[in-house]
Amino acid sequence: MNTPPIAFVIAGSEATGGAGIQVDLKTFQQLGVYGVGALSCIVAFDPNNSWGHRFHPVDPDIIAEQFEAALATHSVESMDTAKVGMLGTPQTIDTVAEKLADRSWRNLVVDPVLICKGQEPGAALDTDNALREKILPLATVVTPNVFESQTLSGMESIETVEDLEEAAKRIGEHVPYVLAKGGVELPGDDAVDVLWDGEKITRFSAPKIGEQRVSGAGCTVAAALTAELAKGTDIVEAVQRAKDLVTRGIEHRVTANTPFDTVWQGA
Ligand code: PXL
Repeated sequence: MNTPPIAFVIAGSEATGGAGIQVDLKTFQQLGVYGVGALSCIVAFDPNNSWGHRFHPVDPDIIAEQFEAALATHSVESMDTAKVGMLGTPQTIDTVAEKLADRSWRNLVVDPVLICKGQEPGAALDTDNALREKILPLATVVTPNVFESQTLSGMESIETVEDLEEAAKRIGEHVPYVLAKGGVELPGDDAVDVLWDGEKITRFSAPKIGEQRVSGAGCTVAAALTAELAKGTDIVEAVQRAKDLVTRGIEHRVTANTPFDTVWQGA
């Protein structure tokens, strides 16, 4: 018998390698976790149009088939941890919510990727609402960035770490653990992320590495957290390891022709 820790991810493909399921599976591997994955959508940036998102949903029947294959292959005992990345449309969210309910997940990490730049604002609003109503109630951990924290908490603005903590608490009325990520978005010398566990806040801080956002940092943090939880690491230690890993990955980031550098999952 050879059963390493296993984690399942449902996420989009981002062909350049800087985000989405490409990042999730690389991060799982980096942490010694066997990755199992289903595609929710395909994003192909357009190099001839400012790298704009070209977004293609995967047919709901094909999403359902992928769940069927993955869940039949790995038992509940060996695969009880999953990550949800970008879903993209209300129909996809309906299917994923339904299929996730086929298994009882010990850890379900939801990275609430809200808007894809290629989408119409109206469509994105539908998607936000569907994610909030159908996916968040299933989550054990949610990992919003500043923008997502503001949207999910309904706060007017988030300008300080204290605001971010307030947002985490508000989102935490619906989810057991909230990891709200300040990253380089908030002022100060440090990138501060906060974990709300329903009772208290724990702060995770590391010196900022430049002021530029790096593509794939959010996916990497959520995937690393998922991998650590799959291994049985407790949540505070899992967040710390995820933060350390993304910090190293940003220090050793990969430069490319795209506007943003990306995280290196080999650092
Ligand atoms: O980083 C957010 C993200 C997640 N998943 C996919 C993406 C993106 C951003 O481009 O394309 C598939």
